[in-house]
Amino acid sequence: MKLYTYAGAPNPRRVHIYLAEKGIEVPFEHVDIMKRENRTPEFMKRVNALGGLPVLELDDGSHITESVAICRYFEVEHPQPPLFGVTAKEQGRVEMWIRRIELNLMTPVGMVWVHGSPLTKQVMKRQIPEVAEQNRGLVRGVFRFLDRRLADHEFLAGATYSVADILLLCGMDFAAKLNDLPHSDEQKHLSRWYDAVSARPSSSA
Ligand SMILES: N[C@@H](CCC(=O)N[C@@H](CS)C(=O)NCC(=O)O)C(=O)O
Repeated sequence: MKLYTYAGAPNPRRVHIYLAEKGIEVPFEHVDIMKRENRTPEFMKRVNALGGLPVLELDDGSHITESVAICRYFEVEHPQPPLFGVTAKEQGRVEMWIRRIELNLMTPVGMVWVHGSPLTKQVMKRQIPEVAEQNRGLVRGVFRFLDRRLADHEFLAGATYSVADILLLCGMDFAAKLNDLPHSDEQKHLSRWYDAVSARPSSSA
């Protein structure tokens, strides 16, 4: 087994934090996204036809892509501590917040990254600044929504830390550090949550 990964990118980072929370060690191979190593015909033919990272290679030579799917694989193999919830209600809530973060935060941040970042300008045929600007507004709106949610919940899906918190942490750091979209200090509840999850040893994985 090995994990194809790229340090610092938000989706691979999700899996590294998840593994650290579980205390699971997996050998990994660094694939340089900036050098387009994940886009070579060989990598796309053998490992991931879509080219994205992370990818988990199993011992039978097959591959699982998609960061959340990789975490789910490990959740079955290593159920403790549970990070996808235990009861039907908890599992439903964790799934709900996974999808909310993917669709309502990561999609607009991704649009800002693609249409507004000087780093992606080199590989994009055309950037549309208006698309970046419109999505910056959506990200700011999601931060306000999350601040309200965290006013009366310790973690995103409820009382227990879950994979949804991992997604939000990675998404917020991606927004702030690579897209100049930090949350506001005035968002007290989101800030309280952010400081707490960032202080977990796993956050530096
Ligand atoms: N939905 C996928 C997204 C994978 C993805 O887009 N990964 C980015 C890194 S965060 C990537 O590989 N980008 C470079 C590329 O697609 O060439 C997941 O959750 O793993």
